[in-house]
Amino acid sequence: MTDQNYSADNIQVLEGLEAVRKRPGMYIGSTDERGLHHLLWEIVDNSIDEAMAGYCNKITITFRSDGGISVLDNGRGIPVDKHSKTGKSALETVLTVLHAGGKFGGGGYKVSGGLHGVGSSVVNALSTKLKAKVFRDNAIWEQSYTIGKPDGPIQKTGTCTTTGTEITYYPDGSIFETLEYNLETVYTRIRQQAYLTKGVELSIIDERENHEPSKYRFYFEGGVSAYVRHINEPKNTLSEIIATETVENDVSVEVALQYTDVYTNTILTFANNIHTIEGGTHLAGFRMALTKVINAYAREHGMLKEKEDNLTADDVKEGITAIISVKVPEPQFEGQTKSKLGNSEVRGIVNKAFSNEFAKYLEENPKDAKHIVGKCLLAARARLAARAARDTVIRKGALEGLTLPGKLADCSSKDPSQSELYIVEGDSAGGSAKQGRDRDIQAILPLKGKILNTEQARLDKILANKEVRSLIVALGVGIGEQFDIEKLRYHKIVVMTDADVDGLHIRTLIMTLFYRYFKPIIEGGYLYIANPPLFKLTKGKQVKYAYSDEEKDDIIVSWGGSITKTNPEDSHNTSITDDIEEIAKKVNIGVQRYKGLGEMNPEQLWETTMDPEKRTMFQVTIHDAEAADAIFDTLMGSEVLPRRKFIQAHAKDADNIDV
Ligand code: 0RA
Repeated sequence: MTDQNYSADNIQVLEGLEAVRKRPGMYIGSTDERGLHHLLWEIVDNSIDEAMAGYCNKITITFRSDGGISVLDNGRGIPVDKHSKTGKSALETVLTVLHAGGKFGGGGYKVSGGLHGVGSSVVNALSTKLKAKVFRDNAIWEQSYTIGKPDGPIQKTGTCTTTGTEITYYPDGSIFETLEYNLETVYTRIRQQAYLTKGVELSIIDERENHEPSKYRFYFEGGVSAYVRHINEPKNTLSEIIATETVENDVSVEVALQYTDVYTNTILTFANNIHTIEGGTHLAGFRMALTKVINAYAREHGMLKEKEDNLTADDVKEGITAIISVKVPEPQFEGQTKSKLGNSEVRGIVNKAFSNEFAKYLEENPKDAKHIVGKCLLAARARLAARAARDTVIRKGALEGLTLPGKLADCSSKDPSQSELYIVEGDSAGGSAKQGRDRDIQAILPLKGKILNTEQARLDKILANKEVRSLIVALGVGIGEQFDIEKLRYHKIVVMTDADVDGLHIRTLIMTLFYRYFKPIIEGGYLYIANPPLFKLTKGKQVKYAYSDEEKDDIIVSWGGSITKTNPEDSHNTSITDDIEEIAKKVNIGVQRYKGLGEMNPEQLWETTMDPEKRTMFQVTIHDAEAADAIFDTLMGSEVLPRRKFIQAHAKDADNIDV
């Protein structure tokens, strides 16, 4: 190695750092909450790679009180000896050279889809401080960095008997719009990774100030089967979990599948632990196998008559929950978002592995097989019936000539860009909204919440429902082939429901309806969710509204005089306690929790929720609507119990430890 080489390398590093800091979005997608979380996924992915290679079974993420985030693993430890050519250790290379992640070999499966695998150096460049600690060769090695540059050479700071790596980084507040990690987001992702790397224990420790101290541990011996069990927990199942695990030509395949009685399907596919949202060859192989095996079984056992058509891929996937996880040495990611697996050899490998296992299962479990095939036959019949029903609703002119529904209190403006339609749950809230609104620009359509509960999950039935058809007519856009976004009568469509179970229910239905039949309305940014207050606070003649628990607490504190929000370490002051409402009572603050919109009079509804000058609303994104669509069947299913369970589980901030 010459000094010249070394300095050339360094110049490259500095240029790399600068590029990342100048255009962080290019490397991590964005600098909002998503981008902030991306830093963590980058670091954790490296430890998971080490686990996938078989060298690590414990990963701990700690949110520290000083704002740092640590990721500790018990892998081999990143090598710390100097590379003869670059004069840098592997550790320093990984942390300073763009795209150096995983490039220095170590076996296992590379991760390189979409924005994944941009490397730890990107995290380093976007952190004010980063500390690396390596446990290796009975020694502890440490090196720290400031905005991506080493503070000095690596140092031996102690001895140890274990191996592993710990990276602690401090995201740069001048780059990110927020530095607040969302635990729920972290749990979801880490839980998923835990299912996909079975036998690895992933823990999340929260030591941040102003947070309840917490520790969550995710460990699933059952891998993808446990994942299917988790997803199907609120559902009625029709079979056991059918699982396959094979390795062929260095491609590892794990599939778990279970049939349920719902009408949709949940099929999640992964390649090298990356969620392949656009599917790819692994999904294609699975679908081929599923369709082929069920048709063969149904024919052989006389459940499908000679003159009957084969079941389609859509028929056989109704009601299934499946996880398909493959690990490929050289993955090719394609598609719009680089989240579609392209490796063609994977199709055949998955097809063969799953076909064998699934055919065997059907032969050995004739009772389950009968349920499964029966469900598929029903789906085929429903498909034909639904098409006929939809054709009737969507038939040319079926909605034409229908006058605006009587329940609609239209606005006087005929200019869509000025007009708003409030879809309001229930007649009583509808009445208040009609009185409170700005008649010039705001139209009100009350919808009964009740209608929805009686319906089954099939949307074609809901489409035929009178109330829903009123909504479609009010929108003016038509449906199906007739759909014309140019005819939309309102450019703000606001869903205003109660903050309770039924309210969530109706909101989900409306979002699903728009998602499936009026997607351009969502894409155009025309759909909104109203944000009514949760509390009314009074002190003397003063009235204030709070839209969240925190806001309520803040108002009480601001009215409480001597009660001040302070640093809890400062013992001279009173800190906020859980008994905030007790405090409120003592200082004569009235706290009223709104259970429904109906509890507000027209003026209050206007002032808090509808006045364009003061209100806040949430614009529905395709992402939100997609999520609503996914939970639609759980919510609309015929059974009340799992539905309640689902809503309750999601109403809370976090669910429980999963072991
Ligand atoms: C390649 C080689 C070796 C270790 C690693 C990668 C490694 C990287 C990371 C990133 C986070 N945690 C990690 N743990 C290990 C060492 C190979 C050897 O010791 O022979």
